[in-house]
Amino acid sequence: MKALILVDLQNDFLPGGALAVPNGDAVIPLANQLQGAFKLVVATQDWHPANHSSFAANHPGRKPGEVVQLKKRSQLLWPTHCVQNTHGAELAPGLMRNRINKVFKKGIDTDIDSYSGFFDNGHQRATGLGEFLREKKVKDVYVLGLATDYCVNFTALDAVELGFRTHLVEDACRGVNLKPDDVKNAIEAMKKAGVIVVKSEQLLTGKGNH
Ligand code: VGL
Ligand code: ZN
Repeated sequence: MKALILVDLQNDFLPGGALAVPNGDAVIPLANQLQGAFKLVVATQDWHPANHSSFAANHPGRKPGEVVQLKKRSQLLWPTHCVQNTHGAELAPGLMRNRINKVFKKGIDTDIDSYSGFFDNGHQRATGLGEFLREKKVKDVYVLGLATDYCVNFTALDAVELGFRTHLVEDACRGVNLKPDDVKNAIEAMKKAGVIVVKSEQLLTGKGNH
């Protein structure tokens, strides 16, 4: 069994959103098309409380892009985004919803961020995605979405660690590139960890290794 994982296709990560990923909207049509090639489709949703510790606004005097020390971890600060029950946190309006089997919310604990769709950044709490995929006897996962250098990257790395044969649908992802090579480096790190990089075309034409 294979599953498609749609990472954080939410208004705030699209052009005009609070944490807009450049050309993030370009992946929505691909996400829709690719859903047709999968029996099982899941989505992740960044879902922060307003007082979340990853928001620069919650650290007086700090700006997005700065790093603060939280208890044991360092936290990169972001603009306020994907606040629970706001328009920005909603899945993209152009995203087909009828074939999404389940949506997994992440980043709900105030004190810790969660780039991965499986665990928070301290690997303390699971979202349920790993168990869900295991119950469905999934062996292969295909990851796409936003942002390549954060949530897609961490989701794919955790998927490998959990033992799934993990594929990155490279052209169906877009990244932030706070530093110019962040996306490139993230893809290298994923490859090194065992992630198989594929193009959406391979999946849509039935060719390739899915
Ligand atoms: C993300 C930064 C903060 C992402 C989420 O979806 O990649 N990035 N929260
Ligand atoms: Zn977030």
